[in-house]
Amino acid sequence: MPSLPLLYSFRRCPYAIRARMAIAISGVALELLEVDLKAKPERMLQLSPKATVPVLELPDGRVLDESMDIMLWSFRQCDPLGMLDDFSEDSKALVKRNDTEFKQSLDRYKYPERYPEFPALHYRAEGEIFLRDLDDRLGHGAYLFGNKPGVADLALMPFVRQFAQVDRSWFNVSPYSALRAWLDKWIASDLFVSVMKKP
Ligand SMILES: N[C@@H](CCC(=O)N[C@@H](CS)C(=O)NCC(=O)O)C(=O)O
Repeated sequence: MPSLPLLYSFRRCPYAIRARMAIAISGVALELLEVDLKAKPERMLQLSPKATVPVLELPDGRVLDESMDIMLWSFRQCDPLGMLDDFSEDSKALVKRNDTEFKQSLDRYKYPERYPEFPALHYRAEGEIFLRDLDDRLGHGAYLFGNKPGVADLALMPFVRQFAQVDRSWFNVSPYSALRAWLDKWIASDLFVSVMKKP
């Protein structure tokens, strides 16, 4: 068992990015292991046979293999920005929608050749339903739930970024100006830049 918590991660994975952002905010010391998704470490597969990243192995033997659990664990260790103060049912529901409905549209929009039933623009339009809701929220405050960053902002940002990156020139002229400002602020943040450093 490791003497420090050990995070099995993959730099570009949006689930791993949200976990690394939470860990960075909490300031918890841990070791990071960059995983080759085509050759996952045997130890990681033993700890978590579902074989997805991120996986957190704790010194007491516990294993967390869901990104949201890793985020919540981090903030329970130390929560200097009060991220857990207002992690409401609404916030949880938005993360759930991101991880199900929006993630599905994102995958299909990104890899339309794998889903030939419809053209890419069909999947983009599906994803835009979620983007529009986020943009509406951000019309009322700088963050998804008011004027303070919360768990939902961190949890959703890597996925919205991936969606925007599929065709950035479209996103740049899309009607979602509040969402664009929110995303660009996160992308430029020291927090995001620090967790995206090449290992
Ligand atoms: N529900 C999981 C999903 C994690 C996930 O699907 N991660 C992807 C990478 S972004 C993965 O490891 N996929 C398996 C693979 O690519 O082999 C979580 O929130 O941690």
